[in-house]
Amino acid sequence: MPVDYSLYLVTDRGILKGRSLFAAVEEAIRGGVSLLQLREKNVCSRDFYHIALELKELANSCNVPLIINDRLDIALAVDADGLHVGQEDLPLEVARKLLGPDKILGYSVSNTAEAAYGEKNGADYLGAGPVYPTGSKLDTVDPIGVEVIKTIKESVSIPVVAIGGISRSNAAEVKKSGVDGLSVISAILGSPQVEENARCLKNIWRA
Ligand code: 3NM
Repeated sequence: MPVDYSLYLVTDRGILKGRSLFAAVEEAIRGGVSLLQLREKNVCSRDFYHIALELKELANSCNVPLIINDRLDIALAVDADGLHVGQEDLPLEVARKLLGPDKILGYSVSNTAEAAYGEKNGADYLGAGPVYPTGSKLDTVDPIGVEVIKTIKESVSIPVVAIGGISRSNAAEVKKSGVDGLSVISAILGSPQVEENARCLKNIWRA
């Protein structure tokens, strides 16, 4: 089954300010999220595992694949649909080897050299960014802008999703760069109207 990258939700429980992650993800999927990444930077492995199991069941029951950020062990433990690694995570080729050929493997990139490396070493898709300033990831490079996103997209033949500061006010501009999807945290999870937020981005994507 080809993966639908169009609206790719990355989770961040910090931004939910106590709201339920499960309920928020359920609403986001109702609003049109097509792919889900569980990204947890501050939980113990046991909690990560249980959250991943719960979200996998939810997402898969809606035909949405679940990707785990960084933690190959958790991805394998819950038989997730894939893994996403960044520049400082497990090397891509090692992740691919351990994950096997069939799971989805994503790779974060900010320039064409990293994109070429990703394509050559087993990535199924690239997360390119940050497009705009973002408050959701502090250890990132300066925003690269839509022109660089476009250059990255044109330099590879695997799907590219844009990430970083994408909102309803700039989503149309990002789409014009030719990417295969929008990847977001705060534009969906940052306010309680999660379903509406997702639907709005999905409509912009489809327009
Ligand atoms: N990765 P928001 S930017 C998780 O550039 C992540 O690789 C990025 O959150 C990258 O949609 C980012 O709230 C945070 O800006 C995206």
